[in-house]
Amino acid sequence: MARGRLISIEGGEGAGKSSVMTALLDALREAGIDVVRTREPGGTPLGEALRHLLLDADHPDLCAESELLMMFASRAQLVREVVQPALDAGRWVVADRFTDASFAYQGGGRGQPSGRIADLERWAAGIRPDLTLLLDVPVAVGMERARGRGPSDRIETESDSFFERVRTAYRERAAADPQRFRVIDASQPLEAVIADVRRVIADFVAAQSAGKA
Ligand code: Z5A
Repeated sequence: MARGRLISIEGGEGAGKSSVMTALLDALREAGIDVVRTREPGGTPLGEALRHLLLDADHPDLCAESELLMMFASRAQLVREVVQPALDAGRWVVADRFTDASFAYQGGGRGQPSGRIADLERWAAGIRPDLTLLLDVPVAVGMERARGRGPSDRIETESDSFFERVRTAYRERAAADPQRFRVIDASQPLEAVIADVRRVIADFVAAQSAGKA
């Protein structure tokens, strides 16, 4: 059986990942693809418990090293319990965040060394997405959108400069790996963002089918 494909979706605060997710899943299902959706941190019972600890605003004392290791603990569990079995069964996985988020938030945002994150990527995750959609939006625009969403979690209360570093790290990763990344201008109206997402997915599905022929 052909291995499935791993597609991740990434972006900073207010980029609109949740808002475009349904359209992304619909585009794949309309193409006849069997899809599994995951989210990080989380996606397994252990991962969801870690998510609660990671995002709980009552833990402002969580150090950057613990934060990085907990993100990867959640990811390691998710890969082994959900992602790898699905890919092995020929299913496609749409991941609401994957390792690039750790390079952006813990690397860019918190200043953790990228070499250390790359070691964790190899050891604890062991796989990389086949396609990554980066929803890119200026920090001020994203923060304005996110403000309307209710109480902030521990990471959402970070400063604008933290989120500027996160955005820069994401954009640098995308520039360094244009084969895998598609950067989508998420400052457009939602319908235009969704149209771009659908176009990217259609091109990717067509390329995979052509590769099989
Ligand atoms: N994190 C990390 O640090 N390291 C890691 O390795 C991983 C994660 C995996 C939780 O992630 C936190 O974990 C996150 C990164 C960190 N911290 N922060 N900050 P999450 O992905 O679960 O949570 P999230 O970042 O809040 O994602 P989200 O729920 O998908 O939110 P969003 O991207 O901001 O999207 P949204 O909820 O769809 O949109 C926000 C609002 O904007 C909403 O009112 C929409 O209606 C509106 N919106 C969306 N798109 C548009 C457009 N195009 N125009 C106008 N308005 C729009």
